[in-house]
Amino acid sequence: MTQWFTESFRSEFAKQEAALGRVNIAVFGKTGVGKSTLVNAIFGEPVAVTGIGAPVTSGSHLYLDKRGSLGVIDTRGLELGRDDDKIIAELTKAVKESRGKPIDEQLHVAWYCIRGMDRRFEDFEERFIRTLDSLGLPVVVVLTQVPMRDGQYHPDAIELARQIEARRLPIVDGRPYLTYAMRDQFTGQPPYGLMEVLGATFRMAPEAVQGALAAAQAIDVQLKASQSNKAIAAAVTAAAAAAAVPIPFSSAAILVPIQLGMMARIAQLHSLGLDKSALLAVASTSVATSAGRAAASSLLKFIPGAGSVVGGVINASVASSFTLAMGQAWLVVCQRAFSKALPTLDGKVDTDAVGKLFESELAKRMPHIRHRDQDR
Ligand SMILES: Nc1nc2c(ncn2[C@@H]2O[C@H](COP(=O)(O)OP(=O)(O)O)[C@@H](O)[C@H]2O)c(=O)[nH]1
Ligand SMILES: [Mg+2]
Repeated sequence: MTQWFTESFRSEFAKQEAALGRVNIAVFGKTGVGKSTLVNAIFGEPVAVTGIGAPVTSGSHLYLDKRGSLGVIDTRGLELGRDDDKIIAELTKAVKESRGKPIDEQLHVAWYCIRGMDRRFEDFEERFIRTLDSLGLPVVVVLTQVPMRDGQYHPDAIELARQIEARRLPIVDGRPYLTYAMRDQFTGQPPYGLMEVLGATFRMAPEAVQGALAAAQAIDVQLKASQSNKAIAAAVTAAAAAAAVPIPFSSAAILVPIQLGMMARIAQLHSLGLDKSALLAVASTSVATSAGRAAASSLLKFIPGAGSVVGGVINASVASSFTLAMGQAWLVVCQRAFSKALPTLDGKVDTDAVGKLFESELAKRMPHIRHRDQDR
């Protein structure tokens, strides 16, 4: 039973992964301004050291680093302000070649980073930014490492921001975003401004890759939740349609891919890999403990007591309300997993406790369903 479940889950997980796609962000700025620090602060430390990435096209100085649903493109071996023509030529070539490719092979947003204390904004930078815009890339200008005290930005950075604004550049919101990406151990300066950069990037990203961005970023749980709710709403609609003609409780298999797909998407939005997600899904739906009790046809069956509630048939209303409750309960499990707040036992995830958590969240939303303990 568990094997049937994990295999179905694996297959839906792969489909959702393909559908989630990848958001590609090109990051520009002089060496040492804090590009890598900014990327790591917003997207979390690389889960595994992925090495150095690969040139976008052979011989190119544009490198693509893939991390799950995120692609980061940066220039290596060329310096902004010195090799601009070369960077622009390579970038133009890459953008042109990517047109006509699937959306997750395209460039979506550019970040142009300037150290906030650099004091001057030069003409070559304006040219570079205007070129990015003419290539169709939304440009988010980020001032990095801007000290802040008592709610005040450093005056030098404010002055730089004014200079940039005065040039009326084709940049997102017409102004730079002031940031500090990583706490300074000496001054204690805490990070700020990251949510704003993420928000601007999200707004400018094509809708088809917004889910990928929500999944890749590590700082905004609310964004993960809102994208999860979108997935839940879609599954609810699909489930209602599937049960438009009421289906017997014993053959509700048609709902399984819809619900597993929904669960997989929510897990991916919370950076949970296949193995972890499958483990939690098994624990949550109590597939493991229900083995032998029911045929492998409906997730609803695995929820103790559900059969007596729905009275033998699943209609559109039952299918959608159950899918909704399931999605919301699963979201709670994924949120706890993301924030490393799942119950553990001897250092491992306590699957029994996860099952109870899921069922109690489900019961809040479907009060008629009896709790696992009462069922025994
Ligand atoms: N404390 C602190 N250090 C930073 C910040 N941004 C960059 N740095 C430091 O500046 C140096 C260069 O940053 P890095 O991200 O490697 O620059 P890149 O060459 O643009 O990728 C590193 O030593 C970073 O630790 C920041 O926001 N806070
Ligand atoms: Mg770097």
